[in-house]
Amino acid sequence: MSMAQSPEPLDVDRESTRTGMSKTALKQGFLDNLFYIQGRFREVATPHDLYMAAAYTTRDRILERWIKSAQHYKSNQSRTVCYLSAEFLLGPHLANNLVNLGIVETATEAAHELGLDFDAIIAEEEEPGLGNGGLGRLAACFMDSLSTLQIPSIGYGIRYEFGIFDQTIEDGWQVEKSDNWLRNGNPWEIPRPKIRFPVFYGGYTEQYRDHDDRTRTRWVPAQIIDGVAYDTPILGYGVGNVNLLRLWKAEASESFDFQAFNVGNYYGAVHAKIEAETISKVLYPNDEPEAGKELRLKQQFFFVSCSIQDMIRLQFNTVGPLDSFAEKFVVQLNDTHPSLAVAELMRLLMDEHDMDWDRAWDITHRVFCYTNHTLLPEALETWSVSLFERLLPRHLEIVYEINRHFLDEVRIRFLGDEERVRRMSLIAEDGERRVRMANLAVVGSRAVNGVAALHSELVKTTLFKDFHDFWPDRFHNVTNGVTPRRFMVVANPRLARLISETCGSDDWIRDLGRLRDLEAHAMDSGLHERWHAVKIAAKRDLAAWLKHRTGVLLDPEAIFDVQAKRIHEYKRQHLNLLHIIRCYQRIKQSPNQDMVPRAFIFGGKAAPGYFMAKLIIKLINAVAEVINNDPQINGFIRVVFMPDFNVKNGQHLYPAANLSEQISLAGKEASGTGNMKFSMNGALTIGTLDGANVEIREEVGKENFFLFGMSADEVGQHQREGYRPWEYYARDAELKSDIDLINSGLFSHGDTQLFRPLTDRLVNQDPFMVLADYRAYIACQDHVAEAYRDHQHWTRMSILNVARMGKFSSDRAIREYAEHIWRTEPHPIGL
Ligand code: TH1
Repeated sequence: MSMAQSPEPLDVDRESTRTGMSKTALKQGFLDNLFYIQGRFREVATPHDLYMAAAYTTRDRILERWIKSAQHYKSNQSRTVCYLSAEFLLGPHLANNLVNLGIVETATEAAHELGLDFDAIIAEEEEPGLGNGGLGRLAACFMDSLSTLQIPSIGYGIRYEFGIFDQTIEDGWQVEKSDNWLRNGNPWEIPRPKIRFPVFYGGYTEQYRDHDDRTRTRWVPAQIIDGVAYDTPILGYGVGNVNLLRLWKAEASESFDFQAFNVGNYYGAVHAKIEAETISKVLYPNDEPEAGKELRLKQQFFFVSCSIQDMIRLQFNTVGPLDSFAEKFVVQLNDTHPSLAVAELMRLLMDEHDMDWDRAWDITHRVFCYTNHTLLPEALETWSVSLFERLLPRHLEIVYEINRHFLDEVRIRFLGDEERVRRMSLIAEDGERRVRMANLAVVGSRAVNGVAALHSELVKTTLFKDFHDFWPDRFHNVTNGVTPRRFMVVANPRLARLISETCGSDDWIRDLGRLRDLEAHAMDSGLHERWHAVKIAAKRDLAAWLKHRTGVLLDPEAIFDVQAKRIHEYKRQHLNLLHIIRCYQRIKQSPNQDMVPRAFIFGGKAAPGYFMAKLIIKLINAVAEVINNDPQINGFIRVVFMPDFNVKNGQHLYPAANLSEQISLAGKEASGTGNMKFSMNGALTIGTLDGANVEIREEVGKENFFLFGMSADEVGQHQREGYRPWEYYARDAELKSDIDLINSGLFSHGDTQLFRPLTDRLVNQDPFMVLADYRAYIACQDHVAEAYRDHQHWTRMSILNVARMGKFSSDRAIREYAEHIWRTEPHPIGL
């Protein structure tokens, strides 16, 4: 972190073009950046040049605040939150930074005066897709809220050269294209080539005697790779605070390279460079199931080791001795992906900084806190002991030692209960021995939390029951939240304006509870009209966007029924499809019935190796093709798949939705955050009692939420009694005919086998109980259609949904972390 004084302004012009917020300053700054950084004139500039100049002009204004923040944090030795996450799904920066700087209008006017189309400039930005879905996006929302709440913090992660793949749809199938997001440069990051740490892999450990004749351990690695810091400033909304997102890029270690060169192995040295760089090359595109690949473990250790070394460096630069490390830093582990940090901090404190075990452990276990994001067994990370040992021999010794101390404690508390000891061990011994990363994270942390009330209960009573018995006070809930800056102000400026006008202030943007002020106007017919107009305008925009991208034309008067999220069987996109097929069959059977028109909109990526998810995408597109081209349907229902659902495209979707599909099997979706984004934009939810849906329903009122399906308890009971999906298929004639229609080949040009893997799985296994919830879902969808007929009433429900979403701001979530878990204070930086 540069601690240099911000340079004295040489003269008024320079000051104003770099940092001034007036229209003139922005225009001059923009033209200067275009000329001096891009080497372009206005006349020859490409749209991308214009975007870059706008980005630099915006960044200039952030950097001054950044230096101020860094200086303040340093001189106050501020307690700092380090958010360790393998994913940060940031979305485009430009529009968001303009909102947080408070200069959207000025910048828009400045652009118009220069004869530029500002929306087109903003649309030029390629988003950094450094995450898969909810977990990565949560990290990005938390960064926004940490800065807005003025809490000193650093986000640590990986600067993947390729983020989440770009999705195209070809012949109805998902096709993955590599995401070369850095191709045209990244104006938001600042490389820090001098902030560089060596990361060791492989080799062996040996014991030696130090100067005081103490036995110490030394790790002699087989490979050393450097991590280089790339910093992105994260500005808070309406504040001077700028926090840091520090992402690590892997490079060949200079010292290693030199060795190879010395022995004349020039070719080998170049090869080592290429191999080193593969570590930060690409994000693993699996949302929940684990890949279990060696490179993934190398990635995890890579960013963890760099981050902990960086924190130790900062400790020496600010406070001094390491004894107060746990007072200076708190580290939040975003799922188990960074949980090697526990062993790495122990290693650094003992092997590099001379501490004995007890002192090192006392610090370590007070530094870490761990968030669990899933109960799905396939997402719980374990690494085979043999792979772990080969890559991280020293860390395996440390894990064993942590385990030995820990299990001694368990044995003392639960004398003779060796079955419990076996379950709680950091090492799974059934079959191939494996390191349990979740157990390591729990043992190494002073706080563990789930991400919604229901999920946190299930964490305590199922996944970590033994640990909860052992350390009941260690377990917490912090219900997720999302940032209203990006998901309301940036995504839906029309709605944001209407809310501010209705409430008489824009205070709700920093204090989302203030949305309650809308309730007083929920019956006001003037507001109803404007509310409806805002929604229709967003639907028109989305319809135009989708027409352009997919050729499918939607009717803005239809219910926009949207399911946008990763494609996964537990999220049950196929349950939604069965309802669509039901609607189709009903129209075919009685073409003249009075139906509410609907547009069914899907978006989401499937993990490239997840066959069933990819087949679901194919089926969505196959059903769309038949329905959209059937003259008898005549546009009454339409189905469209939005290709490449990501943060940027999502911003078109949330404002336009009338109905939000949150239909996972109860107990499977830890929280969900898309549910919040839709509801904040005035969509009503059709959903199960899963994840944060439970709390959303509590907040908005059960009369403003379409609930269906089994509860998590009922799911458990049903499974214990023995679930037989084929009985539902046999007994429910409509369900049977919907599934049979898929098997008939109607949607696959006569191919009766194409979708068999999916339909067979539903009828014979159905692990996510689609068939058990089918009837309740169809009935609930019928209620939705009836409710939509009463426009007044629907609009009132929509207003109440928005008015009561205050709880789901990520600001509230971060306040809870700060107060109950981190014990951190705000450090305001004035403007
Ligand atoms: C998601 C959860 O599925 C979702 O319910 C939750 O809202 C979100 O995290 C944020 O808390 C998860 N994403 C991942 C990604 C990976 C591994 C586990 C999870 S859980 C790679």
